[in-house]
Amino acid sequence: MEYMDSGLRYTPKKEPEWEAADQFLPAYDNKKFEKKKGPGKVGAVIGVVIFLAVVALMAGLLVWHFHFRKDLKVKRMYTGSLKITNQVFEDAYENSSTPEFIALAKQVTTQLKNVYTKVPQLKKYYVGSTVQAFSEGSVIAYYLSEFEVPAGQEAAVDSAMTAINQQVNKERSSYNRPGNALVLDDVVSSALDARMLSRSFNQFLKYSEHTRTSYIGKIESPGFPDRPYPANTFIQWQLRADPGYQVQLDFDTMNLEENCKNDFVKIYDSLVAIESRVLEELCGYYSPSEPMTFLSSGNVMLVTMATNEKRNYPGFRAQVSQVKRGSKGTTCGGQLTGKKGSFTSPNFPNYYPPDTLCQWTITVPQGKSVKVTFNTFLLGEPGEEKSKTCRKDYVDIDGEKVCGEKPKRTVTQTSKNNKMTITFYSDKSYVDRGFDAEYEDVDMTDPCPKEFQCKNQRCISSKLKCDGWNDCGDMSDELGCTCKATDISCKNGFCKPPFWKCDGIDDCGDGTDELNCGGCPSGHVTCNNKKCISEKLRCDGIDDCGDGTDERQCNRGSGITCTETTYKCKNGKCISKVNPECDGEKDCDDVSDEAECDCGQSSFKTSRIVGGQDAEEGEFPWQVSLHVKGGHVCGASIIHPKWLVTAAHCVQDDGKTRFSQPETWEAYLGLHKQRQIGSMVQKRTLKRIIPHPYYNHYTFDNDIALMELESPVTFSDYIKPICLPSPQYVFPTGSTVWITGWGATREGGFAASVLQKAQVRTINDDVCNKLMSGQLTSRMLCAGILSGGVDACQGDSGGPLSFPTGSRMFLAGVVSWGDGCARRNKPGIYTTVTKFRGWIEENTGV
Ligand code: 4AZ
Repeated sequence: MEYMDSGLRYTPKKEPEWEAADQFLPAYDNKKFEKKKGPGKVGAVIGVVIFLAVVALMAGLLVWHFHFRKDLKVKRMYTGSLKITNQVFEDAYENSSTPEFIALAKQVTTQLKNVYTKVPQLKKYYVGSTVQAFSEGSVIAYYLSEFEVPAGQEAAVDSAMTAINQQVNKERSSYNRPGNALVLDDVVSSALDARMLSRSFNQFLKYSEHTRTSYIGKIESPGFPDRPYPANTFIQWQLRADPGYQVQLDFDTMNLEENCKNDFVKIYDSLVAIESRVLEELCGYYSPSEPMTFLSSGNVMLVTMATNEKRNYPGFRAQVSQVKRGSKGTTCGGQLTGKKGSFTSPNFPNYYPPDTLCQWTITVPQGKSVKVTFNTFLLGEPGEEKSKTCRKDYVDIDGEKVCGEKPKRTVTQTSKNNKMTITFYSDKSYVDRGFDAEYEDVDMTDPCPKEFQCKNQRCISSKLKCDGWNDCGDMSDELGCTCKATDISCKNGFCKPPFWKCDGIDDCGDGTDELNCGGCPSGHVTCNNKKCISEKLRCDGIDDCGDGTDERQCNRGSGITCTETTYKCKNGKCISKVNPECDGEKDCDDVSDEAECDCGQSSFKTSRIVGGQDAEEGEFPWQVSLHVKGGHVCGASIIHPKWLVTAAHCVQDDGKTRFSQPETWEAYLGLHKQRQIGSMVQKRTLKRIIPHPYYNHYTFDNDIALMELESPVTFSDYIKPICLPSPQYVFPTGSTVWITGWGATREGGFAASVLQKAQVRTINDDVCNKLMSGQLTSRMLCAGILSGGVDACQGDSGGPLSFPTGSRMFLAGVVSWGDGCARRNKPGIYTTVTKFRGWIEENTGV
């Protein structure tokens, strides 16, 4: 068939074409032949050469066709399961060496072959099938089918395999089915994860574990806990529970390599690795405090582990037990009544089982409404993060679907009458930790008793109305206010706390709080004629004030007396221009202000949206993830191919962990998603850690440290240094700055997987010191959103506070500490980098 497919060989010619060719026989024209004797000989030689060349080409093509084209076939493995409805499960089916297993497996493979033979795309490439296991229900067979598919035909075979159930259904209803044939149903099949077909595996291990009520099994990676798991090994654990029970798998340790491409554990709701039945893929390190219990939908589960030759870690250990179907924790839904109550997804706060549908009907007393609020809402599915359609796992609240991961208490709904119906649905693949929700009855006319009802239905304490903070999230609590005498009355109707007056930030939104400040807001020059102009317009050669104030004392090039606020060029001369470095203008005579400016720029255009969200890949190429024992611990910033800046508090010894020692750490540069170490990532060990000698672990003063890499990194689109500001660099109060990191996404919460970014603003030192009860030193700066909700948090420490200016970013701060995370009136505190510029240079030469 391949031959025909090529279309090159089979070209039928019609008779008339051959006739027409008869006209071209010049060799019979003797005259011409004689006249051109010389060229005739040459022509003959050329003819022979051409003939030989054509023969050689044909031979080459034939060899290529029959030999190499054959090699362009790819082995394609499909795993699947099917239900045999006319058989009853026997204990002997659990053991693959029993005659019963062998006989039934033979029947299954014969019938599978028969099915594949009826599908043209499958018939020609089919190699064979093996049955891997059987389980109850009536009998479920788990199989592996092999195909040899010509390169390029994989997709066609994949889709034929996906649709195989239709063929099976056709077979089942056909009249000429033999009487003793197996009746097959519910066939699912998908291509095997390509990583499981690696040729580098030199060890294949397979274990089975049947847990009983009186027996709790244990599975662990080979060598655990004494040795790292072996390299290049593929392991499967087939787990079973008794009929009527579900398998419960409970990890107490999970410590694998970060990169799932190298080593991973995959859990399936099946006995073979069917991709449409994956519950979760795990790699990297999970804190023992994270809930890590999985439930199967039936009475089987499969755990697979694959490792490669790269670094091997301690591995995992898990308990295998069974829970009765229908027992507490496995069920959900029901009738809920009363004035208030709560309900959760099954197995909460652990992973809910797949293939679950449940419904709660909440009824509160007549005349009242049901108000439901979800404290936790975690229904994430890989690849569905941006999907709005909720086509996989979801919660339906009175007809409105919600899915994905939502911040605490942000999903809330009030019913129109005294009834509410909530449905929870999980599909057959990928599970998450689910939700816990509470409900209460509220007055239909007053759904927020003794509280303020926001426009978006949220209820907030009445005390929070008109306090200057956007507590509702939609500003509705700050509209139509009568301000207290001490408050700032903004012209647009908002009331703002008094300490925001004249802090250089337009908090009102209409500038009212920055009027009549007896000078210009920070970031502005006060001209002698009282006009305010932007600091950026100073010394730009244009008289923006109109009275020349902004162009005085510029002394570009010639040098002025050096003071604390002047910029010192490399040649020792000082200039008065604010922030002259890397601004694209040559301000120093020796142009040293524009030297070493290959920093602070990302290679990609990015969206700039306020609020915590995933960063784009390569958006903050100076961001580093510092790992200890395979897990992210702190952030850092690249300032040079060999040097990182981080926080001193990250490198203090703590009990058994020697955080102060270079060998404790691994630095990941160019990383975007934890546990996904792509080709852009460069990993480095450390040569030296230099904490600031005056770091004070009580006050967090001087919270800065340097890390020297064992070997330099190569800069790329994903790995670049951030610009270091000079000691005089001015970051005006109120500037918008970026915070980035993989830290906790809420106070006390889990670390982020994808690098997070958020915009905050720098805050006036005096205001901040008051808010932080006088704990600020002159080496700290504050940034945040004082209404709360946006902040750095645990795990972000050591990372950058990036100040954007022009087309590049400067390292304004190092994430240091805070009073909790994202609390209102509690900004994040950062180490002021300008104060340590000299110390950085002394120690690194950068
Ligand atoms: C920390 O523990 C941490 N909200 C970092 C920053 C902040 C709080 C805590 C600021 O690493």
